[in-house]
Amino acid sequence: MNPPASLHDRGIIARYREYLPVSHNTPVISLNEGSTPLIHSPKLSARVGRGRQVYIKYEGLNPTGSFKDRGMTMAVSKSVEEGARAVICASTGNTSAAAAAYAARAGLDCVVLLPAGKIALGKLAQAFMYGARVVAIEGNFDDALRLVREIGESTPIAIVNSINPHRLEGQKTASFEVIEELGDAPALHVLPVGNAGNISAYWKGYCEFHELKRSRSLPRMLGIQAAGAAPIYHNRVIEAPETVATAIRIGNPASWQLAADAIRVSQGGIDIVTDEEILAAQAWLASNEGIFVEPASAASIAGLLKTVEGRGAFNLGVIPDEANIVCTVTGHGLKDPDIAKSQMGKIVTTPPEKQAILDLIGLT
Ligand code: AN7
Repeated sequence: MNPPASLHDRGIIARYREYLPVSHNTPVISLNEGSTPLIHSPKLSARVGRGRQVYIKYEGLNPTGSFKDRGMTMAVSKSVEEGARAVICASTGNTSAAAAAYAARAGLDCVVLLPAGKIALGKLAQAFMYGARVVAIEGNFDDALRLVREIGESTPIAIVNSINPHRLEGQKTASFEVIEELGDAPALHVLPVGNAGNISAYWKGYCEFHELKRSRSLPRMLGIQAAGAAPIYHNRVIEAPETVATAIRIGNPASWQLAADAIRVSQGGIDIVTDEEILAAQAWLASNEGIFVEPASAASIAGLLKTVEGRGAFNLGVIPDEANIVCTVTGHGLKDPDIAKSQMGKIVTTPPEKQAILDLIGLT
């Protein structure tokens, strides 16, 4: 017996089929990704001021814990349609987790090339558990992506990195959701930038819905890079990128030009945040709004706070009073338990006695 359609068809292809390059011949490989919460942040709104309202698009609530699932449902579905037997990607972690999960569901083999020693533990665990073949490269993400391109040229393995255009098609649906939730595009959209696919995809989504008159306005796109991995900000390839936010430890982004165009045409900006600012924003968001994100995702919050403090490359004065601002937080905090652990205070143990506990928490 087939499950009822209403329970089954919940992924982004089902929700936005008419705006995606799929046909009735496309097998839909989905884990009910997308439709993530857009959470109002009273505390960030207060910090931004002038009645402007900040919303957080919490992409960590996708099935594998990051926004990559939106692109991967498309890339894997199209790969199956085109007859692929195996998929391959280079990844700083989240793409590999998503590729491995969707490939498992589709019955495809999955190969992931990862920079050795620079993948957050949760993402590595996912790739193994979903059954991918994990290859650690003695090099960084940029080296891994170059090798994937070479392997893709000489073998029938389908590439599911964002150089596969179906990835960005899937990822653009996040903009559709924001517009549907707010009734229009926000005035400003802030998001972290690594390989630069996501900012390009959001911009594509905003432009398409604007064209279709589903929104009245277009947002300014503000991309945030880690200070040690900021090729777009510095306008040059970074040979040895370094940042605590391993997800965006990328020195030569594949979608560089698309992202630069989005930033320029939208009259947005590109800025950098330090590792200290990233970790501070991560802790602030978790302890003030109850939203735990991985370090790369906290870059968007750190970037907004830097902008609010007037230290940023983007002038917040151009955002009108009472306008909406959206920050995308791209991945779940549990992806990177080692970072959380390094931030943790000492765990104090106590005898299992009421008075000992009251003493400890200062309630005697
Ligand atoms: C949590 O998984 O590139 O600018 O290989 O995992 O579209 O690359 C991840 C990127 C932001 C940057 N936040 O997005 C990969 C990978 C998180 C991420 C980004 C990534 P893009």
